[in-house]
Amino acid sequence: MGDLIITAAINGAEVTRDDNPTLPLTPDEVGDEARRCEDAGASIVHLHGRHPDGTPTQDMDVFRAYFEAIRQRSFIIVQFSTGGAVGMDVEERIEALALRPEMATLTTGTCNFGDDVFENTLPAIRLIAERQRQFGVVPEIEVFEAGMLDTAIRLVEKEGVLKGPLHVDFVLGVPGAMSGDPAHLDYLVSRLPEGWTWCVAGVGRHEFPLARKALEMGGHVRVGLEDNIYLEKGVLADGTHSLVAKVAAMAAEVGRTPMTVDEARMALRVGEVRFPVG
Ligand code: KMH
Ligand code: ZN
Repeated sequence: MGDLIITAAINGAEVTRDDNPTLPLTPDEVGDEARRCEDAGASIVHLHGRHPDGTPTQDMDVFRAYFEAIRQRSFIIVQFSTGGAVGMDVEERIEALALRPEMATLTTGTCNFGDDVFENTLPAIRLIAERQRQFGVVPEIEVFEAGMLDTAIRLVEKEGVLKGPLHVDFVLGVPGAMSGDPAHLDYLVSRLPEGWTWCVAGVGRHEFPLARKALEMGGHVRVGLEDNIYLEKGVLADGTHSLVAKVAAMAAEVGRTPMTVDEARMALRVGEVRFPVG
């Protein structure tokens, strides 16, 4: 029985083929990489939409093609991004929720994102949460700043817009937002309500130090080209699967074992098998 969920963030919205030539863009590339990530120990694949030329898109047809390509190869949990790329409007970001993915992200606040702003107003957050509820999609709360955790808690406890216990991803190290200082993780985890689960996504050089800390703290881990393109300093990863394999090896050192996709479904209460419609 495993005790670790590894999420594979295989394509992102910002990383390019120039950054890492192995970036998967087409449905077949995405499907193949999802399979390799499951084989390496991942139980969730986190997806953004990309056109074959790399342009970010949240087009439902792109997500449908990705989903079908993955399902031909793997039963990994498929988590759609609702963040998309900076500057996209909210309706565009969430149109693919109508495909009823098992999981999708929900960022509970606005932050700097490099020189840009990743905007998530309270009305937008409520709209995304409502659309997720309508389509039976399990949210993963993306926390880039400490106040975003407070907002998620308030949306559960005061507004009833979200239903706990929630699964939270602490995304640390985005330039302009909360840094990858490991002390942030201690604080954030200490603020989680009883029963909530969490993982960490360390950006850039923070990926593996934060992964190691999360493994030691009993949390879960996200890695992938979306967050970091290097296997080690100066060595490009040959895909997200190698980053997943590295976390699985680190996990073994501290007595942790990756969950199967079915174990992860149980742990995250993503129990129901859903297939796309429309
Ligand atoms: N691309 C970022 C602006 C998510 O996937 O939900 C937003 C993001 C968060 O990556
Ligand atoms: Zn993302």
